[in-house]
Amino acid sequence: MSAAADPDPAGAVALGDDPAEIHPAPTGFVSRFVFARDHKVIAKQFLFLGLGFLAIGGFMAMLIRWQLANPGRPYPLLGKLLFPASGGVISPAAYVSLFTMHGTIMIFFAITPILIGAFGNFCIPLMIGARDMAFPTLNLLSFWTMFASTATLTASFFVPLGAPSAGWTAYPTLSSAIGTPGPGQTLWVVAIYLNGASSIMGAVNYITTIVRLRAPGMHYFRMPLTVWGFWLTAILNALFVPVLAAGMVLLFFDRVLGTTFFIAGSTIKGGGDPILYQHLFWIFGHPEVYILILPAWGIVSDLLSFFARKPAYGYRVTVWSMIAITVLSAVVYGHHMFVTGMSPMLGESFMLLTMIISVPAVLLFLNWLGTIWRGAMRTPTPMLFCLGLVFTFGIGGLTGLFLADIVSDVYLHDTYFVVGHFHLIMAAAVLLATFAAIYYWFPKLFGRLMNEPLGKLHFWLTIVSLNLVFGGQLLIGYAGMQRRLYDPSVYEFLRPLLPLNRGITHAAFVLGTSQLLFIFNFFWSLFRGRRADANPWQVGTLEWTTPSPPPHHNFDRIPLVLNGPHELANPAAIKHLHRDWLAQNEPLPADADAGDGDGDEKNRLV
Ligand code: HEM
Ligand SMILES: [Cu+2]
Repeated sequence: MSAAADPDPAGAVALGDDPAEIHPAPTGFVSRFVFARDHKVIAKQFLFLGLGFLAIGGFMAMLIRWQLANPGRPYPLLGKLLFPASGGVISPAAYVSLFTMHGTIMIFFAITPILIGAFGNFCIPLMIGARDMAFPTLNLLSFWTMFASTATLTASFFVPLGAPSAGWTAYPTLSSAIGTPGPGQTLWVVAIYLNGASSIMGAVNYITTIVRLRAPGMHYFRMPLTVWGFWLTAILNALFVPVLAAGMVLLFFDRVLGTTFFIAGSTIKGGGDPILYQHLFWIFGHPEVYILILPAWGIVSDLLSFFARKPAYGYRVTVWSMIAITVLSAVVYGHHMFVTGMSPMLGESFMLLTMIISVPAVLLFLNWLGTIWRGAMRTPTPMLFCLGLVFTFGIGGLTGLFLADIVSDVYLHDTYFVVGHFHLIMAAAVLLATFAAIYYWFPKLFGRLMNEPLGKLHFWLTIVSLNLVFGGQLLIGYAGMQRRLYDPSVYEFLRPLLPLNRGITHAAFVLGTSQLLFIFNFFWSLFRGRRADANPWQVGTLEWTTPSPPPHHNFDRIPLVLNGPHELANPAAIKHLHRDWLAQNEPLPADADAGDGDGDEKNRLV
């Protein structure tokens, strides 16, 4: 049987070869750029929205750090403008709102739209050989629901009684009508609900697209790991975001209608249970952290292979590890609640399950090392960011084990150690993957390459400063400094930490300032960057077989997939095609196909 007759018969029902089968190319400005249904345009909408909020969330982090290094001193330059009532000083109330909004924005309004909204949308159809998402109109709705959510959140800054201030986790009773009176916190609840609705719409679309629209021959184990990451993330989103949404509905009722789902009763009056909210939040919240890291893992697993110029080590083990983590992530959430007085039996079960998650996590990690081991490594900016991720994720993952152990967590819980842990993973590893994705797919998104020297400078400044910031947080947490603390200097035992806090703040300002390089590079390259050809990185996944940027219908003909995603260093390709890579839909010259003729041997490494 020839290789060309090898499309997976049990595979997907791809859209046909007729480009007119998808929605017609839009003509007007509004249908093209505003209410667009093209996944590539929607990806860009998510990207710009998310980057805008990343900048706002990042600026808030600078304000928080200023207060911790210089408690009670007015913020320079902008202080008087932002906090006129207190003469430029960040008041305790403003501080609480700042860290609440910083966390909320970074998780729900920056990383989610950029990584999942933008790159999920952009990569999935292009990488599986489809013309668009399964439900383009739902995709449009998903973006505009996210937009409505950001508008609601923004409005919550400007209402009487102030911005939301119950932390990104919004635990009652802090988030009850008594804890945070006023419409600000209520708008927060509505914004998170809308944000969740947007995520669920996206998830339904991603899952259906991957199940139904893979090009012929693209069986599951030929999908790029990036697509695996987005797929598993979408499944977690579809399963667990509704739990958060339920929590938000009940919290809304408590705040607006006077119900008491989350407010404890007294002996004379029945009531609810604040701990119920923590269950609802973390049943969602723990999968959420994997929702954010899985796409990052997928992207890095692919890119490490592409830039090490050899196939990903243990492709199947990586996939099964990601699946195992997806399943396990549903049953470990109790590790966020060890100190709520849960039964020791239950606590120990959660501890054990959490520890078990590290097994697939370590397998994944070892596979990365296997991939780069003795590769013909190229280190352009996206690869540097991936290598940075391997490093920070290593440290961040290890710190998780100390938190997973009840005995050490009782001490570390609610300290800066937890803040350091999740920043090393979420703010460092996930963000590094986000940058890798931007530098890597920028040519496909916009048809131009980003500037390399500026990108490298951005990388080095970022990686050094962020490890200082988040490593420093681990240290002050270990020394006992509580998280969400307005002024550490009021505690005698924390006063010696002031120099360390100042050091962290300096590093944070370097980190913040170096992002200006990225912003400049991004916009400069958008207009002035070197023009990219179809495949500037010389890799074989399907998006690189289309022009940069791809046309409205993505592929002139739906590709027939013959190979896995990492056909690098293929000796037959080197011999016959004089290059070290093979596209996923590319047959080798006939005489290269030795073996038993099922079309697979040609790609086996000899
Ligand atoms: C081997 C892997 C990991 C283990 C064992 C682990 C363990 C833990 C534990 C036990 C806590 C609770 C600590 C406490 O509140 O006292 C925690 C908090 C947290 N972890 Fe992890 N974690 C791991 C990976 C991750 C990943 C991959 C992410 C994100 C992408 C993440 C994000 C978070 C966040 C956001 C929190 C704190 C949330 C909050 O209280 O505000 N963790 N982790
Ligand atoms: Cu967790």
